[in-house]
Amino acid sequence: MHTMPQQITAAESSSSSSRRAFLRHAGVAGAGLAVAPWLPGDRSSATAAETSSGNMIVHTTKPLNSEPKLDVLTKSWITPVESFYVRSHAPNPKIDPASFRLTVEGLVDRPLSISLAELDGTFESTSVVSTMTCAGNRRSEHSLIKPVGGVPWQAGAIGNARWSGVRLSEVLKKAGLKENAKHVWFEGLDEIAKGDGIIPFGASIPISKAMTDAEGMPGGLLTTKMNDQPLTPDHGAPLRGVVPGYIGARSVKWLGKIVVSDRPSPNHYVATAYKLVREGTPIEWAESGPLYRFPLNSVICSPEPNAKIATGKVAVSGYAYPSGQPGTTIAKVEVSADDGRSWTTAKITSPLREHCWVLWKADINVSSSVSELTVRATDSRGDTQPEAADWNLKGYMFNGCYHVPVDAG
Ligand SMILES: Nc1nc2c(c(=O)[nH]1)N[C@H]1C(S)=C(S)[C@@H](COP(=O)(O)O)O[C@H]1N2
Ligand SMILES: [Mo]
Repeated sequence: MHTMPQQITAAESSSSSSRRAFLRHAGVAGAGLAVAPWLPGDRSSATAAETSSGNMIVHTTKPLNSEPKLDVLTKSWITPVESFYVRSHAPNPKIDPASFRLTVEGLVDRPLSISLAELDGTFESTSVVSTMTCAGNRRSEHSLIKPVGGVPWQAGAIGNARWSGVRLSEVLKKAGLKENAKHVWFEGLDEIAKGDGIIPFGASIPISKAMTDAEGMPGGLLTTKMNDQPLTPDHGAPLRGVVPGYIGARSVKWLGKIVVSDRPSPNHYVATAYKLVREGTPIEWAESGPLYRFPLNSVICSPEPNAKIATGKVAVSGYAYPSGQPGTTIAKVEVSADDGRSWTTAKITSPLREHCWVLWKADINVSSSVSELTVRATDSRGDTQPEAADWNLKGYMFNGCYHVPVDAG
């Protein structure tokens, strides 16, 4: 890090307009972090544990929590497994695929215990392309408003993959749903130390989502493959739930048990975590509902923060994704070089699908007075990203307009 002093100087000498942008980021609690955590000068305090390894930023190794660098992330519409973020709450469990059984129980007529071979032999296999993103994606920007705990994700806690397996709805039909079935719980085989005990990672989704069997986009999938390769241990081998359009936390890795119930799962990751709360009082936790769908969002991946760019036409690129509402796609991605006074519509360079990100690029006119680029996306429902997202205690769902400081001249 011998270049650090220079980089700090560069950040501190940025123009008043760029400073204004940071203050806007900092919002009401301007006394929090002085500059964006992705500014090199602030690395040490914002992300102490972060190390870089090749294409990945590694936040923790045991368990593994890592995200790709932004320039790597958007190289292709389908994210290669090597550059797909990993978010694990405990070390990978050791599972013997030969003796592995998925159990399906609760409000069903016929509880099931299925081996991997039976799963493969009994149900039709299907593939979907869908985007997985952590509810904490962009948490480091969220912390500029007021610092929050948790993995300090930049904007790389996202990836788009082709998932193959069997439809959740088919498995549930085989088990036979009882009339009062309203939610489907998923339980992982991992062991997470929580308080005095050990708990598995759990999720649940409403029965209507679980039973969606739309051609090409089922509500849920029990997957054994990612990008046509067997799942890796980091991504949940041998079996993982995938719930397109929902936050990553609903796609349970190392899936061992499905429970059909009349209520959402009591597991910590549904009953307490993954909720939008501000104060964190017991009543607020109890009264807030679990998060399901991910929000409309967009990010500039190139140029990178504080890049030195020549004035004139500048190529800007990144990703955008629609909210997880059924049938919603990205309608428009726009970039501004003048604090949102004027916008240039970007070109979408990838397929456009429900529950999937798009990649985009734009050529922007940049003069020497430009200190920041901004992106915002609009979806097919007509919704546009907010300029700033509301602060919440856990730093989830940050989808304010993305600003990247640049050094033009
Ligand atoms: N069993 C289990 N499933 C899990 C998790 C976990 O820690 N354990 N993390 C969840 C979270 S918070 C996210 S964002 C995604 C991350 O999936 P990935 O590591 O394959 O990218 O997995 C989800 N499924
Ligand atoms: Mo997550």
